[in-house]
Amino acid sequence: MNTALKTTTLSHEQKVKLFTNLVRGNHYDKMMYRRMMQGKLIGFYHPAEGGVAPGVGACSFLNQDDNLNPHHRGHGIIHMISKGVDVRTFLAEHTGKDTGCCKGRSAWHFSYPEHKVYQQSGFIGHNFAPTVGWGWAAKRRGKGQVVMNCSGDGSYGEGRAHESLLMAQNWKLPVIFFCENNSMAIFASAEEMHPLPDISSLAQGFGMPAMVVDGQDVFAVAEAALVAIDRARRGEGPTFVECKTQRFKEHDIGTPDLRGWEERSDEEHQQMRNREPVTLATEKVLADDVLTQLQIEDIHEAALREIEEVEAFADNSEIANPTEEELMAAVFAD
Ligand SMILES: Cc1ncc(C[n+]2csc(CCOP(=O)(O)OP(=O)(O)O)c2C)c(N)n1
Ligand SMILES: [Mg+2]
Repeated sequence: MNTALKTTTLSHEQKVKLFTNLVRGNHYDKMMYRRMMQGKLIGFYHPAEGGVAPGVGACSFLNQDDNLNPHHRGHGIIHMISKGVDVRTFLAEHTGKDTGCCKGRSAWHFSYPEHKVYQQSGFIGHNFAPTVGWGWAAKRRGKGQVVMNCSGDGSYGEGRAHESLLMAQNWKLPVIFFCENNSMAIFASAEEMHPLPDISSLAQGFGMPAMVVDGQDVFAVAEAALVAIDRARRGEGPTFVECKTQRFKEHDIGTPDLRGWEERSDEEHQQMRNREPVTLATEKVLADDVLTQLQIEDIHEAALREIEEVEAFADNSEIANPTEEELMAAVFAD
């Protein structure tokens, strides 16, 4: 933790919003997993279970006109619902339906220009160069917009990550480098890929303030994110926030859950599950009298009802069946 950074205290309202988004995000991720297993999603799915708190903390207090690069884990659904995107068109997109945000042609390579979410790419590290451009544009506009750039530990091995840290700090751009460090990049461990235990130590080389937070604690994540967002809005430049988190499941559904050549052990899974983020948040809101047991149950029920509606929208929409002309209109060829 960089001690020079100010801290923030969450209000009651902010804590309730975070808890609600965490519960929603967790149920949404499970819905996506279930639908993939039921053959109801096109493409593939990268489950977020165990790693749902960072996206909620990063995105629950963004404005609609802030840029967001959602992480590929959970296909960004947790980030998107927290930012306030209507995810009916997100699920319709993943279901290959005409009502999808890109007319059912992109699966998880979606765009939401009205929320400044552009082109979720399959290339790890794709987000870093556009982040500098969005940050530059936001600074020139001078309206206090920020860029929330979420990605994993694996993406920080990319040269573009280092270049964009340099440029963002040099030009004091309103960017948050938000690293969701689950210590895995498919089969490779962060230990194997990075010389120092904290990925955020990279920021030091550029003179950028950095924070390391418990990524299983949604409230700790949000406190750090809010400090970074406030700095960016005030024109004080970029901040690096590293969340130490987990992924309970395999990298993507169907891929073996290995570290190197070895399966991750039962003990490791048990240890991870001891720090399950919804359980931790539930204990905290009860202990701090933020919510009652009854209110917590209502939040779960409301999330499940919301998901039923989102699924019904996707399932009842027409399958995408574009004409050749429509397909060609969406292709860029140089
Ligand atoms: C440029 C590039 N290299 C490799 C891959 C294959 N790949 C897909 S996801 C991934 C790991 C990403 O790890 P991380 O950024 O830590 O995110 P996590 O999946 O752990 O959430 C890799 C190597 C890719 N998609 N793009
Ligand atoms: Mg990772």
